[in-house]
Amino acid sequence: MSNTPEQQKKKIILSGIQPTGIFTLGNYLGAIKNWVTLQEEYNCCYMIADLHAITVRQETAALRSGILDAAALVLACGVDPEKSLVFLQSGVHTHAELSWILSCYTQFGELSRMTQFKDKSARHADNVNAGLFTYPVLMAADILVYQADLVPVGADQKQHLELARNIAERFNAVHGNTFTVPEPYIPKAGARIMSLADPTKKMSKSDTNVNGFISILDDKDTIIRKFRRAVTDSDACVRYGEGKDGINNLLTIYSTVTGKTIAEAEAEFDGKGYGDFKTAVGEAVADHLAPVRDNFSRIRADKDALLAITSSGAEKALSITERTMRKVYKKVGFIR
Ligand code: ATP
Ligand code: LTN
Repeated sequence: MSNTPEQQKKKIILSGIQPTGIFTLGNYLGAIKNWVTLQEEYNCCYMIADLHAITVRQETAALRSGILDAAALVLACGVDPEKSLVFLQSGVHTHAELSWILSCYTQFGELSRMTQFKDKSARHADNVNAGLFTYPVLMAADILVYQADLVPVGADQKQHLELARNIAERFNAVHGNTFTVPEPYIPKAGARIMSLADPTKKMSKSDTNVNGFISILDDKDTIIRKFRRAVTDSDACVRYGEGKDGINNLLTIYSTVTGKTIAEAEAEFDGKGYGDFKTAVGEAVADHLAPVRDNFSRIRADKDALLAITSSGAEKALSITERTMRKVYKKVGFIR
């Protein structure tokens, strides 16, 4: 990202993804696909949220390689380091620094209402740590430290975004205009891809049931097999509707990867059985993801090149965020 006057005028985008496993089709359709599209029009900052990942216990060696996998996957999906900044969150110390300050502008009650906290503390009852609780404050800091205008995320992050806006508005009300109040950017279709094994739950990369998610590196046979096993209903009619969570999910996926509308997809499979439909969805997804798999093996194999991209990204990111930190320190009353 250079600093021509034209680029200075462009709006700023910040988003992140946790290095907690190979990205799923949900991560791709809900978030990363938009990261790629938006980089043409905005100044984009994309980070691997490694600080967030340790709110759940991670094995050290697995996290280290997971971080490199995540950075390589972001690039393999089409994020171009010539256009966007790509970096590791822990490599830009201002995120954690601002997070502390913002935590003093966030209420206990607000954090207690976060549904992700409630879900994750139920799932990891033996490790309900303070980081899991203050997770959304760090996320607010990630966003506000860049003065981001837009944040492309899936629907599950909407509540965290709302909180980031509230924190920004509160700080601005106390200290005068300091932070840009960010807007969420949530896709109309694909914002909440559901698990193939239980279509009432969102597809998640840390699901212990591998049949519930499509990994974006799964090969064609695996993808088709997982779709063929997808839980549906006994109605045997490829139509979007109430009580048909499984089919609704497959129709959404099919329409997002092929660019067809739901109505066009319904017409295409009119009179056909679920078996034919599931195979067609599997094939469409596998074809869509094939280039990502090829790119990933190439990019992940060159660790030095990958780290050169993330360190150069972090260096530029740090200089952007230090501007905000100077302003914040002054407003709060700290002496530098
Ligand atoms: P974990 O299982 O470790 O909590 P995750 O799969 O939920 O991870 P995140 O790293 O928390 O993934 O999310 C990265 C991005 O992907 C976020 O913008 C999030 O909203 C989006 N996302 C996650 N799951 C889905 C989904 N099922 N459908 C659409 N978007 C999703
Ligand atoms: N909490 C996000 C990941 C994340 C993020 C961010 C997304 C961390 N910091 C800042 C957008 C902006 C998630 O997807 N679970």
